[in-house]
Amino acid sequence: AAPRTVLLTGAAGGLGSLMRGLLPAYGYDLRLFDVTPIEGEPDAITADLADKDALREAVRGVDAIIHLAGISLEAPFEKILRSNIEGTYNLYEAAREEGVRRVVFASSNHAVGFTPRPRAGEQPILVQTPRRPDTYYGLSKAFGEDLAQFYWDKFGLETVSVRIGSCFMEPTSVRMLSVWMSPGDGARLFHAALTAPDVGHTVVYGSSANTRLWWDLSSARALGYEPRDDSEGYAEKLIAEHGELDDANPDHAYLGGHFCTNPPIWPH
Ligand code: NAI
Ligand code: 15L
Repeated sequence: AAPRTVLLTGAAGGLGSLMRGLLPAYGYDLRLFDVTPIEGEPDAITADLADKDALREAVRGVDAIIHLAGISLEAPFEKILRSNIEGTYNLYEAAREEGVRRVVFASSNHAVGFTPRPRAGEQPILVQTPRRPDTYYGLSKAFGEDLAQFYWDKFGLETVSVRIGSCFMEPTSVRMLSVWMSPGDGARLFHAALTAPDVGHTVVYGSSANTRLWWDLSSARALGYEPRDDSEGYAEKLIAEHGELDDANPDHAYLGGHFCTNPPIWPH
């Protein structure tokens, strides 16, 4: 049966807030979880991913989980370790113990951020490309994808790992023209990831059908995802403002953009 009750972790964040607005129209009854309280949502669970009892209670009885909670940018390793690595492990353990069948995991393009961006005429990046994290943050997403594969192989818990590009209301850089996922397409992709049959562990890229797309969307489309948006309408304005991507600029050389170069070494 199609999932109905879905736990949304990271519900207070940027993407979580967008999805809180869009996913109920698909018929989901969302249970919200975040360490940050959410105004106007008295039923939201306010807890940390380190709190195993709270997690166990949060996942009890849900049909599926959309796991967005975690640090969403580069940070010192110890913080990434706690929220993204241990936190994601804690979530999967709770899901396994409570018999939840499927997780949609917010992975990131930064799990493969040091992959050179395709130049004109080159093939798009496939989901099978070797992982090349560009940050401790990206490393934690690579861990999450491995964790998801392990929980499928070992315990039969399914995951769709979505290597999200940039999901914001509008693209705000020339790089984002290639990796942007409109919020509407984000909701369409999460819905497809929740409802496609027999996903095992499937890795997909998460973006709109951008004219300047850098990666291959076929594994996302195979779930039934049909993107409707394209960033191209923003291209003229963004290029006039920032110029075209420069092949000699290391910030522009890789899929992960400035995550690859900044900070060069995080000060501990
Ligand atoms: P965000 O930083 O706005 O939201 C993350 C939320 O997670 C916050 O509300 C925060 O309070 C919560 N959180 C952090 N640590 C937690 C912990 N230990 N326990 C409980 N809650 C915790 O990030 P955003 O943009 O909404 O991203 C959501 C997810 O999607 C993240 O996992 C991020 O890595 C991933 N992602 C997002 C992209 C985007 O374009 N927005 C691109 C690629 C990946
Ligand atoms: C991410 O993984 C971040 O969570 C998001 O804030 C954006 O920076 C995005 O990648 C991106 O690559 O633009």
